[in-house]
Amino acid sequence: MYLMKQSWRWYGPDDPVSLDFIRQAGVTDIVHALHHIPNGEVWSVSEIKDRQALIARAGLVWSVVESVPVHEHIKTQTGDFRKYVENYKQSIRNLAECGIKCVTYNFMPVLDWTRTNLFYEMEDGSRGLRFEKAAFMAFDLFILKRKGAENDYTEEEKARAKARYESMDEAEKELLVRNMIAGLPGSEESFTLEQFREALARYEGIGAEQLRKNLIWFLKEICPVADECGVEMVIHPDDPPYPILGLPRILSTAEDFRKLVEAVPNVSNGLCLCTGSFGVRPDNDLVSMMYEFGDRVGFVHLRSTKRDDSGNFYEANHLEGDVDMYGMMKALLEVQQRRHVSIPVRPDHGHQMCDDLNRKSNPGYSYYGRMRGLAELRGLQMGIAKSMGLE
Ligand code: DNO
Repeated sequence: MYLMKQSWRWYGPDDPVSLDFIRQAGVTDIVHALHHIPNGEVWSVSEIKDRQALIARAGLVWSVVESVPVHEHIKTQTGDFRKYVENYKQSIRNLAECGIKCVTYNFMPVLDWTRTNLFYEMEDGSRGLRFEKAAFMAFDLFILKRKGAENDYTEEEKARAKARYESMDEAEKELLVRNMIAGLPGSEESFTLEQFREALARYEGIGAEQLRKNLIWFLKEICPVADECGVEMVIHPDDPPYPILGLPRILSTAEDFRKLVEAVPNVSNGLCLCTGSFGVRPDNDLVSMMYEFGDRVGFVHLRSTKRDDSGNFYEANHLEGDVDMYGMMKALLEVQQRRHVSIPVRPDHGHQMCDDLNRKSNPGYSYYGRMRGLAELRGLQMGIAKSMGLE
């Protein structure tokens, strides 16, 4: 039977979670990136091999890259974008030469994932990540003071944002700014407010259709190379999956991915099915997406969120929240049996719990919290696999 390839994201030698600990969580595969290489530059074979050897010494295999970042010049098709695309192709060839054949990327303008609160206290005392709409709007309208922001919200929302802003002391405002623009793990970029305004300005005049064209152009350049070296390029969805800060979004729904496949049918054009990101939208049917895109799903992030009617959401325990994790796991098992492959899956994010609360960890990437998530997912998998009669 084909079970998920149990994987874990490791940020490198500075990650407070060591490879030895990761091994004890029961995983076999590592999800990793060369974070020290600036966006746009080539990942050389020797750099890749050194890191691969370090991971192998711990008894683990580096099998997925998350991410080879796409330079902002490529997303906006400005400046040195042609050079950066050539560099990207070379990084793909070099990774393939080292036997690493799954590459995650995203096409979100300026920011990777966005949260307002990184220490949101749960009922049981553990802490998780949260997106609070009122705090987000307060940032946009009264801290960033983005041009045109007032046109993006209703009167009622603006009043909520104002009240929220007035409730914050200086320390809370500073923390909010940090959470929003100082770069969550994996995002590779961080900004001051002034730099952030400049980064947003580069998207003036780039709407969703233009951004989609730029992504399709990028894929038409990259996929033939990836096809040739047997690499899967898996796109990560927008997080959160709707436009924010006046920026266009183009990978938030099943229809968005369909359009991509239609334009670029190459086999290497794949999906990183992140249930936490897609799951924030009630109109995303995650289980059908797994069945529909199963042949192109090269990597899976399993995580759940809980949303409310005011536009807030927080990251729930893996088997709780709005995601139908049973349905997802069953669909994943079926897709894997059909394709005769084990798909890399990582427990995405986790609460800070137990000893995590006494340690520093990358937000979302605590040890115990993710271990709890993985343990629950593994149990769920075994129960479903047995009841399906898989052997
Ligand atoms: C957050 C992650 C993202 C993801 C990138 C992929 O925890 O899921 O940072 O790695 O968007 O390119």
